[in-house]
Amino acid sequence: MWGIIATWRMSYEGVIKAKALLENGTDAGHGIEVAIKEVENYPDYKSVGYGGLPNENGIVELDAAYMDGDTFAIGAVAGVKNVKNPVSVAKQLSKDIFNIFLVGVGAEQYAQKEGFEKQNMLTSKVKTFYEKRVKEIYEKDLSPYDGHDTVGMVCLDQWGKMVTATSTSGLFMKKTGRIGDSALSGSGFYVDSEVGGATATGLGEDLMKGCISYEIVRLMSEGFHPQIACETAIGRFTEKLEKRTGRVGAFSVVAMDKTGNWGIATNVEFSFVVATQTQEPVIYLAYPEENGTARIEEASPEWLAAFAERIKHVIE
Ligand code: SD4
Repeated sequence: MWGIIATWRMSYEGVIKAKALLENGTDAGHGIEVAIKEVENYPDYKSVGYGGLPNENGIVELDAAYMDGDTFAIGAVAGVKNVKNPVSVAKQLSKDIFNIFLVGVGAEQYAQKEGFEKQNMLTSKVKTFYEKRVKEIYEKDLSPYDGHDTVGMVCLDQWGKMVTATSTSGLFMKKTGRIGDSALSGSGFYVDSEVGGATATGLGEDLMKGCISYEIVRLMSEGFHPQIACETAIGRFTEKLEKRTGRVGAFSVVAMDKTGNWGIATNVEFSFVVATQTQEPVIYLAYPEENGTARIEEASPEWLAAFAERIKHVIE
């Protein structure tokens, strides 16, 4: 059995590429890297890689991670600038024993020394968006931290190996040096090939308080189906946060177990993509219900058309 689950509609084209590889026996590590790079390279996705939204100083700083569920090897970069494919740097770092998580200048030096492609990640479209937003925030006193989507995937190959990876430009208008959950093991991602894997998207500041991805994998290891594991982890943590702080950020999680069963949980409208050996790639939409479950349906042609329109939108 092979399978892949990925956050947000933007993952679809990458999942299609991964499917072609996985059904031919490619290993999950290569499959997931190809899929995430597809998202990183696409200029109209405003929250990942090239074309990602910048921090409050107009600089694009990226976080990415990779984890191998056979060996628990992890590689991560955070706050990295001018690197075309942060996920590939993270994957290569996972092969090392020491220095597996590099930030800022150190990550950039490593990427350069190892021959990873350099690129100015700020597109003119996003620069215009940033300038417009700065003005609006100033004039209307708005919260700047809206509109952020991390790509996170969990992948199982025919050989039973599982991996997970993430890539993000983090929160729009974040402070210089701010790092979210996506580069942090246990919070933004976690995988164990003998159990399954999980990855998260949403407000990193809250996700990291719950080590949410680890908790989902832990629940799966106790025998819970990925859907129940996701709902339980999110439900319990949301309740605690609400009780103790009175506020809970937006977040969504996806998970897959070692047999290719999958699940999700979310407290906002959330799109995600799944493909397995027995299921053609599908874009789903999930809507949170009062009781902590999610109503899941296939994205309609109208929704998909509106999405295409939205991401192509030219900013004046
Ligand atoms: C972060 N979790 O940096 C990321 C952002 C994100 O959907 O996923 N947004 O906090």
